[in-house]
Amino acid sequence: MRKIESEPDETQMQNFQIIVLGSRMAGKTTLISRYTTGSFTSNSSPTIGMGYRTKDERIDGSMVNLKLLDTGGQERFSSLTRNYYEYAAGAVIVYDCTQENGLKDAKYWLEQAETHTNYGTVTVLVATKCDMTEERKVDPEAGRALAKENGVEFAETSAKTGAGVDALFRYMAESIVKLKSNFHGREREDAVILHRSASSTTLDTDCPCPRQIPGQRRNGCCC
Ligand SMILES: Nc1nc2c(ncn2[C@@H]2O[C@H](COP(=O)(O)OP(=O)(O)O)[C@@H](O)[C@H]2O)c(=O)[nH]1
Ligand SMILES: [Mg+2]
Repeated sequence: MRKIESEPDETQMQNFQIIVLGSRMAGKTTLISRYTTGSFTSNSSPTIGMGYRTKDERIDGSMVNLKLLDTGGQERFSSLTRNYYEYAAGAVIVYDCTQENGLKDAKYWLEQAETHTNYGTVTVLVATKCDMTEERKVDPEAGRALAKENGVEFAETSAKTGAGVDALFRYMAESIVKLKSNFHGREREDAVILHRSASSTTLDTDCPCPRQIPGQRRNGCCC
């Protein structure tokens, strides 16, 4: 069990790493790019090794820098990736909802995160490509059930329309900040329990794309 010694300095930027995990072509690079640049890139080339992008968020008056680690999706677990997992304050597990094996893949990456991240890492299961309604193979309910089974939050996103993307990373930032502030003077396990019971932020909203109503916005979605 670890203790964190000092109180955070409100005037300083807090830096947090979030590892984005999932199979190749699940949409990791595109999701990160959508969040950090605000636009959709349809032909991102495969990620070799580990890349990253950063973005600042203001949470309750203090600045937070999120470093989003983009993994290739095919790397074997190594001493190099161990470091990335260990230092991650958050983990985003991405699966492609247009693939039959999307949930099977998600289970694998949830296991990886569960095994290799620290206790107290804020983890969210994320369905990508929810704009592709005709091609969808995994219902939101199935994703939500898997998330619940694993005790993590769930979100549906589309990097193409932007649905759910900003909300996802803001949720991560807010949850990490709350969790870290609970750590002070407490054992890590207590902080997590306290965070869970005190958390007012909710993330899970169905992607409204399939029920698109022209001219109407729901849940902060771009549709
Ligand atoms: N329609 C649609 N296509 C997407 C979305 N996200 C990713 N893609 C496409 O899926 C492919 C794989 O995405 P990429 O981010 O490279 O996957 P990665 O291997 O997990 O990094 C690319 O052709 C993307 O343009 C999305 O939300 N909607
Ligand atoms: Mg990639």
